[in-house]
Amino acid sequence: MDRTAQLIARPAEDTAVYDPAAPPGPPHLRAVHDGAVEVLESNWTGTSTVPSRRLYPHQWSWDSAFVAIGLRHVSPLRAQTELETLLAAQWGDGRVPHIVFNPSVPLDAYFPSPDFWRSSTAGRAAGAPRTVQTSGIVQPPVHALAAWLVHRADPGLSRARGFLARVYPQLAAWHRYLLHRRDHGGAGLVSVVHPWEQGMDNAPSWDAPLARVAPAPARSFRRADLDHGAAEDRPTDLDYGRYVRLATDYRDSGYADARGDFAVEDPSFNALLIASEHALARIARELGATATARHARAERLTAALVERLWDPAEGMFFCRDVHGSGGPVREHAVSGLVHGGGLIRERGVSGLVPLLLPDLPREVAAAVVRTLRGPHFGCGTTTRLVPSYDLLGEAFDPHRYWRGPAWFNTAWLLERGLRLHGHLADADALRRAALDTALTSDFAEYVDPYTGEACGATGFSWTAALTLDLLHQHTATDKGGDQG
Ligand code: 9WN
Repeated sequence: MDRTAQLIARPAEDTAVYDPAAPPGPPHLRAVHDGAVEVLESNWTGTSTVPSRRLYPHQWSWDSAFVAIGLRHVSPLRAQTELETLLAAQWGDGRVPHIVFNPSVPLDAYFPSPDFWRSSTAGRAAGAPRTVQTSGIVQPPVHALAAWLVHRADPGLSRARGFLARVYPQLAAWHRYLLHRRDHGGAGLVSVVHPWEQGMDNAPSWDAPLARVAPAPARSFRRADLDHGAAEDRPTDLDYGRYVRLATDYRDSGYADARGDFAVEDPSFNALLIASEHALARIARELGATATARHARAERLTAALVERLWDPAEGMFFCRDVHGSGGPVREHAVSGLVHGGGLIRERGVSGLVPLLLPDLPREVAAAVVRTLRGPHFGCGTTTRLVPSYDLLGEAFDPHRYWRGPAWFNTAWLLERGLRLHGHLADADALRRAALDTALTSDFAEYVDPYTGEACGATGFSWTAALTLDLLHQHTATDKGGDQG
């Protein structure tokens, strides 16, 4: 089998024709299934899904990709619509905004609201849409992967609606934006310019680069998240001051992509882009176009990821602070000069997510799995679900958002990576833990990694959606009815 054919053949569920009528496994899993479907029903607005009715009452970018991946099992049409609604708000320069605002939701229901981002005026030069209000930053590009998986769930419907043919150019423009406008490090990888872009908002990896940002005064904005979530589970006011400052400066520059105060190359963001490049290649092939260049680009990006962000001594990937000191300025074979900047040696779950890449060198994948099972993440040993941050790290807090709690999207990504690299028993165990915890936590936004206690919102959409996706993998363990 040649390389392209190999990539196309894996993982198994990408090519398997999905049978939506198939039962999700033993009877007690039926409750998980029904609960998840109910969450997605109640968070559906008619054209997309809110992450959480009260805490996040608009459409979020990477949430919608995860939601579509789960929704495809119950309604391939809704799954397609979810992605189409998001992509309809794409900017002229190719960016897919991190929030698409629902005009019928009151302005004070979520901060920062549309009148903060002012997309249709401040974003005019960057091609922001005129009729829909959005934020101006982005989130991880999980969309092409989602589009491919959604297509596979019902290829007949997808072809009849011209789904892939319509979304392919939008997804290609999205990747072009990231690769051409966001390579602030000069080595081919994408930089995020705000912690919200990477999606793990208050991860300790951002602490050092954020320390250079002067916070906006607390009185200049009002947080809405504390109306719905416990303060001790959320980012601090100081974090928010810095988020607001970065977003304000970006907006006031007209959302121009010059290098600003904050630019970080993140392993998870880039790994998701690479996974989506592979998916775009599959989509291109399905549409009768050539896929070789896209697979080759994905392989080059994987090599850059390893070269820039892999730390063999620690057995994991780290974020690189493009502006920070600590790294030498040196020549790069492909792009010429690489700006200085240093690895941020905070062990976050983001540094394990590249496990989902098919071309990861064998020894790198093996080391990531060892780290995942080791004392810092305790997967299969001390923790119930993979923590978002180092159990032994100074900043670890089992309840505070991305500084320790376990999240279901990262569990899903790691489960996929474990399975892809042949660690089936670990993948099965993680899958079982995620399914159990999703139900017992009432589909929580995140949980205490040791106890599975619910934190943040319950009835959270991606938890429900990814639960559905895990349920619909028919593993040998399921068939034996051995779900503890
Ligand atoms: C800011 C919607 C989003 C997720 C992020 C999560 C959280 C927003 C917030 O909620 O971020 O984008 O207001 O805290 O960190 O990953 O996409 O669920």
